Amino acid sequence: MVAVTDQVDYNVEQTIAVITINNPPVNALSHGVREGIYKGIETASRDDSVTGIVIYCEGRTFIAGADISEFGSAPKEPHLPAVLTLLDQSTKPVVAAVHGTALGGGLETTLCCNYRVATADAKFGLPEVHLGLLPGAGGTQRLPRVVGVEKALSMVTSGAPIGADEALESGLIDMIVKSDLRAEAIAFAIAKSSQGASHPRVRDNQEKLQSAVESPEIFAQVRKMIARKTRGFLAPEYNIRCIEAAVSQPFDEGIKTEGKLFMELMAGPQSRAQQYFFFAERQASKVAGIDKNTPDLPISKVGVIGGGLMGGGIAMNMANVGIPVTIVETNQAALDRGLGIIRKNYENTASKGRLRAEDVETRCGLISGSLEMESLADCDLIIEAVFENMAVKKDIFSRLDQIAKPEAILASNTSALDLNEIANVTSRPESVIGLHFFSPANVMKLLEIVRGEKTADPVIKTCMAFAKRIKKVATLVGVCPGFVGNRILFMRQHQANLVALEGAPVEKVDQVLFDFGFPMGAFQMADLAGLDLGWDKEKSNSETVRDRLCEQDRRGQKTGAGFYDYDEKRRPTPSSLVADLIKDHAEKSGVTRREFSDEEILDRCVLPMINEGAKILDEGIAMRASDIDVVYVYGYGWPIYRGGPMHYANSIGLGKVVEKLRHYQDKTGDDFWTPSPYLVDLAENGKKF
Ligand code: 3H9
Repeated sequence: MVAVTDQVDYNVEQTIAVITINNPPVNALSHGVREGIYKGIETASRDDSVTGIVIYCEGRTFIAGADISEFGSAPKEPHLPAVLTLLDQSTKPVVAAVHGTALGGGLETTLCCNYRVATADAKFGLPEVHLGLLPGAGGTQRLPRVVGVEKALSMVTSGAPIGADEALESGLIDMIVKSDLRAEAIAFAIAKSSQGASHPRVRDNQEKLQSAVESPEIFAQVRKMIARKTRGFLAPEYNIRCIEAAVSQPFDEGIKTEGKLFMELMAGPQSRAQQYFFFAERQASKVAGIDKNTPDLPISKVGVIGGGLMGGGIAMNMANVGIPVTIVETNQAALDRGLGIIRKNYENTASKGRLRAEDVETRCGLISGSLEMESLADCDLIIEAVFENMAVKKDIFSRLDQIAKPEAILASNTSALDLNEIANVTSRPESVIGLHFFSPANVMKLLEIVRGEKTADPVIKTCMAFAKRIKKVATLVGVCPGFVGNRILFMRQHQANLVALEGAPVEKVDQVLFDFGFPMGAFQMADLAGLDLGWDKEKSNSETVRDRLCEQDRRGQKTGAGFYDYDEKRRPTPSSLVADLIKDHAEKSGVTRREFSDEEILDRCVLPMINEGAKILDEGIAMRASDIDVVYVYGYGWPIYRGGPMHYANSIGLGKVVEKLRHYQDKTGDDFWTPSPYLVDLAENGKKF
C-alpha cells in the first residue's frame, strides 16, 4: 500500500488498482482526497499491468460529498470537476465500491465510474438542496441518464437518499455484494476488464431521458407538486432547471448550465445560511465543560405524566424508537381519550402508507396507561407534561420525589416556568431537568433541554444523547422565563400586537411574516396555540385585545374564531369584528393609529428577537448564537434559508441592527428598544455573533 496523500492510499491487487480513501469522519472530498484520487487514476492509467480500478473507502461510509467546511475558502486544485473528468475518461474500467452513504459529490464520483457495486445497506443521494445548492460536479446531468428524469427530479428536489434495492432496480448500481465489499469489487473489476475494452459511460446514455423529451410537462408537474413545501427556497427550482438542461441540451452544454447555476447559488445568501446551519445543528449537540467520559445513565423505560396533546405526543416519540412508556392521567376518561388520540394518529399515518399496520400495533403496545403515579417507580426517565401551573407542577414533583427510583431523571416539559423552583421541592434537584418539547411533540424536531442551577452533568449528558435517540435536535439552555425560544417569541408577539393596535391590519402583519418565510404570522400562530393560554376568565377585565377576544369566546382556532374567523377546515378569513375591536381598543387606550410599511412591520417584529437573543447570550442562557438559530429554525419555523435570527443579524450587519433599534427607540420613546450592551459592543468592534 502506497500513500498517495495523507487521505488516499494506492495499491495493486492481482491486476486491479485499488484507490482507498481514508478521511474520517465521512470521507468528504477534501483537498487531499481529490488530489489522491487524481494521482491514483493517473498512476493506474500509466501502469500497463493494471487492467481496472476500484474506488473504495475505509471507515463508516463511502464519500459523503464535497467537504462543506472548505466552501468558505478559496478552492484548491484539483477541483472536483477536473478529478471527475479524469475519472470519466479512464480507458480502464472503474468500479465504485460503496458502503454507508454515497452522497452529493460522493454519488457524483460513482456516476463517473463505469460500474457501481454496493453493500445491501448502502444509500445514495444528492442532498445539495439542503445546503441551498445543486450537485455541481455533473450530478444533475448524469443522474437522470441513469435513473430516469422522474426519479432524478425527486432525488434532487427532496435531497432524500434511496436504498441499495431501489438503486439496483433503477439501474444506479450493478450489483449488491454479499459479504466482502472490497474483495467482491476487485473480482467484479477483473471480470469486467476481461470482457473487452468497451465499458458504459453514463454521459453517453440518452435512453432514459427520452420520456421527458416526449412529455416535458413533467417539469411543470414537479414544480406544482413541491411549490408549497419549497416556498421561498431558490435551490429546488435551480435543481429542476439543471435536469431540464440535461433533457434539452447536449451533455457538455448541460454541464456548463449546471456549473453556472451552481456558482449562482454558491454566491448567494441562501446557500451561505444553509451551510452555516448544517454546522450549527451539529454544534448544538456539543456541551463544553462536561467530561466526555461521563457515563450516560441507562434509559429503558419512560413515564409521562399527563396524557393530553403534549403528553401523548411525547409518549409517541418513545414508542417510535421502541422504548416502553407509561402515561399517567388523573381519571379514566382522560386516559382513554389520550390513548385513543395516539392510536388515531398512528392509524392516520398508516392510512397514508407511511407506517405498516403491524407497526401501529407494536407502537401502541409499547404505550401503557395508569391512574397511579406509583406505577412510574421503575422508570428511568419521567417527564411531567401537565398544564403550565407552578403549584400543580410542584405538587407532582414532590410526589415523584417519593416514588421515583433514586437514579431516575425527573423532567419537566414546562415551556416557561422556573425550573429551579420546581427542582427545589425535591430532595434531588441534581436529577431534575427541563425537556421542553414543541407541539405537536411527535412531529417537531426541536427539544430545548433546560439545565437547572443544580442539574448534574451525567443527567445533562444523558438527555443530550437521549434526544438523538428519539430523533430530536437538542439545544441546551439555562433557566429564565420562557427559556430561549419562548422568551424571544414573547418579544415578537408583543410588538406584533402593538403594531396592530397602532393601525396595521392583523392580516397585513401576518402576511409580512409569511413572506419573510415563517409558516404563519404572529396572529395565526396565537390562534393556533389558543388565545386563552395563560388567560384567566375570573380575572379578565378587558384590559387587552386578547382579554376582549377571549371574553367573547374567540379563543382561537379551537373555538372557530380568534384574531381570524375559521371555517370547518380551519381556513382563516380576516374578521371585521376584530378589526373594529382593535380600533376601539386603541381609541380607549389613547393610541394614535396610522399606516405601516411592510419594512416597518418586519423591523418591529424581527429586531426585538435579535436584541433579546443578544441579551440571552450575554446572560449565558444559550451557549452559542448558533444554538438560538437552531431553536428558531426547528422550533418556530424560522426560514432555514435565512439561517436563524442571529445569522440573519450577522448577514444584515450588527451595526445596522443597532442603528435600527435606536431609530425605533427614538421614534417610540420606548426603552423596550434599547439595544443590548453586548450587541452594541460587538457592533462597535466590527464583530459578529
Ligand atoms: C457537495 O457534495 C457539492 C458537490 O455536488 C459539488 C462540488 C463542486 N463535509 O452528520 P453527522 C461532518 S455538497 C464536511 O453528525 P451522521 C459533520 O460536520 C455535500 N464535514 O454524522 C460532523 O462533524 P463533527 C453533499 C462533514 O452519521 C461529522 O462529519 N453532502 C460532511 O449522523 C459527522 O456528521 C452532504 O450534504 C461534509 N460533506 O451522518 C452530506 N458531512 O463530528 C452531509 C458530514 O465535527 N452529511 N460532516 O460535528 C450528512 O448528511 C451526514 O453527515 C451523514 C452522516 C449522513 C454523512
